[in-house]
Formats: sequence, structure tokens, C-alpha cells
Amino acid sequence: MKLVMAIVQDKDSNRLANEFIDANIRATKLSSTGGFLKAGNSTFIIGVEEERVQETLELIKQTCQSRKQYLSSSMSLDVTLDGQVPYPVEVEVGGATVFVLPIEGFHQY
Ligand code: 2BA
Repeated sequence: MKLVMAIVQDKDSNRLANEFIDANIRATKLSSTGGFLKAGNSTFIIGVEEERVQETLELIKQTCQSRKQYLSSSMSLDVTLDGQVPYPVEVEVGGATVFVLPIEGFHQY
């Protein structure tokens, strides 16, 4: 068994949760915050048999799309003395950032 952790954009999270239900893949969705943009995103933790890891990754890849976002003045690292952003900073946020981890034990009580 493997643990798949997928950080996705909020806009894709409901669709991805439904895809997991349809495919009978068990997942937990956590509300998370990106360290750089400090904006909300969603983290799925998915315990899945090794032979279904590839299928899980494909579902994530097909469902989540990358989008451009812009840093607001309060988020920007590059501000003028009066706190304004001198120019809009565009950031490409990926469709999904995914970690696949080994699982030492799995118990349900
Ligand atoms: P954030 O940390 O809010 O990052 C959003 C996007 O900002 C990133 O998209 C990337 O394009 C850009 N970015 C992040 N750090 C940067 C930096 N130091 N300098 C310039 N640009 C930077 P993604 O790479 O697609 O990441 C999307 C979200 O996935 C991240 O949101 C974070 O929540 C998570 N993430 C990405 N890489 C991670 C990692 N190695 N470990 C843990 N979480 C990660």
C-alpha cells in the first residue's frame, strides 16, 4: 500500500473528490494553505494499493489544471515603501503537486 498526497487548487478539488468516489478510491480532503501565495488550496491523502497508484496519478493529472495567479500587494515580496506592488507578478500554479510515500502500517478500528 502507498500513501499518495496531492496538493491541488481549490477550483479542482470537488471534481477530483467526485472522480475518486466514482473510481472507488478512498481519499480524505484537507483544507490547506500554500506557503508562497498564502492562499487556500486542498490536500488529498489517499491510501491506495500499489497496483492502483498509477490509476490514481492519472485521475489527478486529468482532473487538475494549472492556472496563472497574480500576487496581491499583501502577498508580494517585492513592494515599494508605501506597500504597493510596483507591477503585477504572475505565478503559474501547477495542476497538482503529488508525493507518493510508503506505508508502514494501515489499521482501521
Ligand atoms: P504555494 O506555496 O502558494 O505556491 C504557489 C506557486 O507559487 C507555485 O506553484 C510556484 O509556481 C510559485 N512558487 C512557490 N514558491 C516559490 C518561490 N520560492 N519562488 C517563486 N515562485 C514560487 P506550484 O509549484 O504548482 O505549487 C502549488 C502548491 O503546491 C504550493 O502553493 C504549495 O502549497 C504546494 N507545494 C509545491 N511544492 C511543494 C513542496 N516541495 N512541498 C510541499 N508543498 C509544495
